[in-house]
Amino acid sequence: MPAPIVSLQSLTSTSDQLLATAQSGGCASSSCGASGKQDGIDPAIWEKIKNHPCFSEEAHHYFARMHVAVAPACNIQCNYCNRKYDCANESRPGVVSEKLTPDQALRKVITVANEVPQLSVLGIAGPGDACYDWEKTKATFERVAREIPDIKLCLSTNGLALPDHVAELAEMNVDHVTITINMVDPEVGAKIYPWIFYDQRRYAGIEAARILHERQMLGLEMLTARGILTKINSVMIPGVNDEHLLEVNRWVKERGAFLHNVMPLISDPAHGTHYGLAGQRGPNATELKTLQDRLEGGAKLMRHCRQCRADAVGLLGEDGGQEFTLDRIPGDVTYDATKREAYREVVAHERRDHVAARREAIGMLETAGSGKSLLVAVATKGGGRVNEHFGHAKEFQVYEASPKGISFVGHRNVEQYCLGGWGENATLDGIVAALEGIDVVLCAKIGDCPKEQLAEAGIGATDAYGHDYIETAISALYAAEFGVQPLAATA
Ligand code: CLF
Ligand code: SF4
Repeated sequence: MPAPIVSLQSLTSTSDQLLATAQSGGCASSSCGASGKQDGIDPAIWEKIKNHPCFSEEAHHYFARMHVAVAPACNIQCNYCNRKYDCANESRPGVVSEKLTPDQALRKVITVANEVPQLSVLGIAGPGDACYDWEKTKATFERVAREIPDIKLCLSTNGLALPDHVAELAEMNVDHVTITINMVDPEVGAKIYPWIFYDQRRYAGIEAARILHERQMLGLEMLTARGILTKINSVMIPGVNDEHLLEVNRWVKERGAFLHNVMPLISDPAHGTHYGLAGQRGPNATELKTLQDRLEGGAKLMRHCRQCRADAVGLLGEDGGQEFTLDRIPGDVTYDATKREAYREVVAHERRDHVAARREAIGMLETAGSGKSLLVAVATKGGGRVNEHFGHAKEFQVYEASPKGISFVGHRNVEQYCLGGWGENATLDGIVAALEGIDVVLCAKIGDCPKEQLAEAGIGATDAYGHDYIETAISALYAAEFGVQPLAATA
């Protein structure tokens, strides 16, 4: 029996609706009752990552993070950063709308938790360094954990001050830490970091990079020893550290890193960074994917990063921070767990069904034996389904289907084509260009005009699988493209 379509809107509307859906049993599929856990992942680790949108690609379809900008001070200088803008480690350059005190941050987190049921993670990710500006980081985490005990605490750091705080992080039950590691060779590091401030002194050049490298490795080893999951972010800088990131991947894997996230340098003279002003370019999508493909087999890769702002709120790819600025949140707030709890019940049902559908879809590809691969761009607004109209998409999630399975390989940002019922030709040109190399676009609805223009560029597009699970849709598409017998749709 097919599962009902549980749209993200229905999951995020009123708490009454959420509760009604949850209490009615959510999905009606016979596959409910399956464990919902991911194949091949240690159950203790799955428990830690299953609601973390960055540490689990699967979770990012369902769960949201929010960042609070409470720690603006930094102890190093990166050539890709101008601190008048966001921390480029974790953020797309663009000013943080406001910096917060720990009390203001608590008020904001409670307000978001009351209104955004997908919220599962609170991150501190710039501008500045969460471990260097430690007192504010610690005070924020302590206050939020007291009020919302089930929220996951997550921080991002350049690693220089990290070893000084690992014991406290463990005491505060922080399970997820990101370290930005761009090099393991100080000669390379000297081209990325002009100076650091350490132990009351300023260091420059190779000496600075050597100290930073040693502290990063020490911090990583200490976190691994305590069972704290680590993600390594590396900024890919063509001609500076692109080849070198293969070595970085080896080093961090040996030291127990859980994930390696290679992100493209974002460089623009308007950001006022050293690299931006010097004309250092970032990699294009093909260069990034080629490097990521070469890194497969080493430390496990994260490919669904959206390089979010330091004040981002929402599912990855959403920057809802502007809806929760201080002037828009109440002065006095009390946490109400109702919406988040109801949402989790609904998602638990939906997710078990999705896991079974994915397993079935991948099984079909494995037996197809065609040896061919297909690059598919999917318009989705969450829930793991093909459920966004082509004209409303602001990004497409890209999947590669082959007899090895179906993997998420990245995303392509686009400008929204359809505004107020009309599509702009110039915008469509940009979307077609952004989708270069894609074989087929899957979406919930598409008009003839964009479909024809995509076809002229050699890109197929269909809404025939609208509202199916992404993997179910892709496996059926693969079967149709390569003449294999599809399995029955499961969604
Ligand atoms: Fe924030 Fe970073 Fe935690 Fe995620 S972001 S502190 S681990 S909760 Fe995520 Fe954003 Fe990429 Fe960072 S998508 S930039 S990896
Ligand atoms: Fe900027 Fe972050 Fe680097 Fe500090 S660690 S200089 S805030 S990118």
